[in-house]
Amino acid sequence: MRDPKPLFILNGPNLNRLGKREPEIYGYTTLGEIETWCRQAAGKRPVQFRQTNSEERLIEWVHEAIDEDAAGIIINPAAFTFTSLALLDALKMFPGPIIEFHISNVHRREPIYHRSYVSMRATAVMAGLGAAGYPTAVHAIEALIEQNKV
Ligand code: DHK
Repeated sequence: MRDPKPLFILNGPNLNRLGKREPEIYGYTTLGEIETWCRQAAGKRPVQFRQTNSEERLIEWVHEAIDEDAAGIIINPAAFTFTSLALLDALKMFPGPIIEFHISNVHRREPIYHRSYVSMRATAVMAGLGAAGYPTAVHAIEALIEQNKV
């Protein structure tokens, strides 16, 4: 049986500070714990789990997901969600399902967090489930992959 295509789970700026960053909004779970949950939820599917504070690097990882023929992308673009047309343009080139993920419910926060560029390409958006929502996103994207949803 051919190896399953990889799942890319990409995280944007300041998410490396999870656990001590504004715990009243983001909770106390660290990104390392989230990575463990995602790998468990993905089972046999290979996972590329990454975080960067650099817009350029995040865009290059989307290009890599395209070149690696990834099965899907789960992306928490953090602040780049609301600022990066370049990231949107990169995601538009990815042929598979994309889940835009936010730990907090951005729609319940200040207006600067209401207009997402990424949502213009995302297959689905998840927000407000907390860190525990990440493994839920892994299960959700497996269903989208199964249904060839883009
Ligand atoms: C994380 C951030 O860093 C913010 O810029 C976003 C997102 C929300 C989150 O909830 O995961 O607005």
